[in-house]
Amino acid sequence: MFKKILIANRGEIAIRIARACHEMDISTIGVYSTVDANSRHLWHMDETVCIGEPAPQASYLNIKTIIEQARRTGAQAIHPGYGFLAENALFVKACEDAGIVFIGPSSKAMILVGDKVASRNTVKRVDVPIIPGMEASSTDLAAYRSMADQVGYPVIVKASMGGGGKGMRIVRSEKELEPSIAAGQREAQSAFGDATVYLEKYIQNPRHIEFQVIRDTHGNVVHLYERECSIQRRHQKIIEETPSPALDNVLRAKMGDAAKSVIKAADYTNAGTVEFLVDHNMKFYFLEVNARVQVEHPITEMVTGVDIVRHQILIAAGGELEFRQKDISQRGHAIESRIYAEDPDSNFMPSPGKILFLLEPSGPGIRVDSGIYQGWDVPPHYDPILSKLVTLAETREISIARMSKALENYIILGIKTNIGFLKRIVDTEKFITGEYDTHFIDDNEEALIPQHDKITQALVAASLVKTTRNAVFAVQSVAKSGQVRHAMTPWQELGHWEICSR
Ligand code: MV4
Repeated sequence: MFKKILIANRGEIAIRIARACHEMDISTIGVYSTVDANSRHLWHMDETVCIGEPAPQASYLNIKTIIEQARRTGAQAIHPGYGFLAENALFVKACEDAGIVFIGPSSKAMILVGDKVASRNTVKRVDVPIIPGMEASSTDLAAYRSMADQVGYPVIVKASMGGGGKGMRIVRSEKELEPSIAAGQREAQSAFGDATVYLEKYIQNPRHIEFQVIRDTHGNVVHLYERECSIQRRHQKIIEETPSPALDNVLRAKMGDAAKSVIKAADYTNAGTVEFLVDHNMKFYFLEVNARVQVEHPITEMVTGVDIVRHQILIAAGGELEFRQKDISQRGHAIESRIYAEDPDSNFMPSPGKILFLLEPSGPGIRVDSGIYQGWDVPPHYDPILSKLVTLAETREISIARMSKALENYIILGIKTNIGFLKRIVDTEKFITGEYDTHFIDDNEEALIPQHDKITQALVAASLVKTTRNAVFAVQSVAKSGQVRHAMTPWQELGHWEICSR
């Protein structure tokens, strides 16, 4: 086993990885940019190294510096976390060339799954359903025309090297086709440095369901069941749950087998996620493979009891999986809410700044993977994820109730967060019944947009200043009178306010 691992990331995921290392008696090297010198992830590391200026390109994305520091400190392996260099095949290759183990798939598997056209063809060969569409990219308009006619409008133009919705264009009629291809190519070129696009049938109102798979270098492959990821906004997932309320056990088993076939066909090792779209007729289609530990991995850990990060390290060191498919089952129901420093009142603009007060929820069935502390200044340079709140309970209903209350009890003062928005989601009828798809946020905008009821605000303000009764009681009284739909603590729901010292 490795003695030392460099963790090439920051925030909650760097801490999550450090915990696994420490349990395995592996020392950790943390890295930071100059603006992260006081960041919490460094508290959890045995050694720390500054790798450059705040701009990601100058630090967390600097391949040369990170490999140099791994060499200098004697790290035998690098864990990339998610984001930054996690799915960069050039980085994987640079690690391989430097004789440092990259904790993830080989550069060869990484290149294959990073290319959507190539992975569609790989997947097709093992009889896993793919979305009807082109088998090769083309620069010839006629090829797009004939495929669009064959599968029928609407169609979608996608970037082959893309992900996260960039370079994607929905095309509803033939006259939109040529401009959409051009726009997709331009966007793909600027986002990924590669203008290659292709065309597929557009699946309307799908669910997004992914399977966690793990495969060792000895040929053992196991899936750890699914995560329902349809609650997303602008291609950013915000709430995930497992089991999916949409799957029955027959479909679940079919998709789990398909996911394993995909991973084997790509000769992919380590932890990976196979994404599927599921349409209204419960037909599923392969979408893409994510070659990293995912933000939402904890819900899988909660219901299966498998420590995914520990197994990533074990597999990278040449070890064998400690379990087989028959050993794995789902027990209970887990939900994750992603806590962001952003302002739902102002189009979800990032809201960096100082955390003046912090109280994180805890209790039975509550896990908080947090990267923050009271007094810390959230920098503006990175993804504004602060932490992840995960609940586990014996049933979905109880897990939702647990999440709703835990969100209410998650107090972050000094910066804006999406906590109130998350609570409104889990309190929404269509979420509670499980009848939602990838359009849920757009379809329920009315109910999800902050109420900031004037009366509530006035009452809260008045009670804060004038009475001995607490403000929570005041808000809840208004809610019971039927004047507002969702009662929240004033910390989550009050509009614009700040703490001042006088
Ligand atoms: C699609 C699709 C419908 N039909 N492909 C969005 C991100 C990218 N990785 C793939 N995406 C989609 N591809 C076809 N042929 C709908 C989406 C999509 C989506 C997928 C997963 C989760 C959320 C989504 C939100 C909007 C669109």
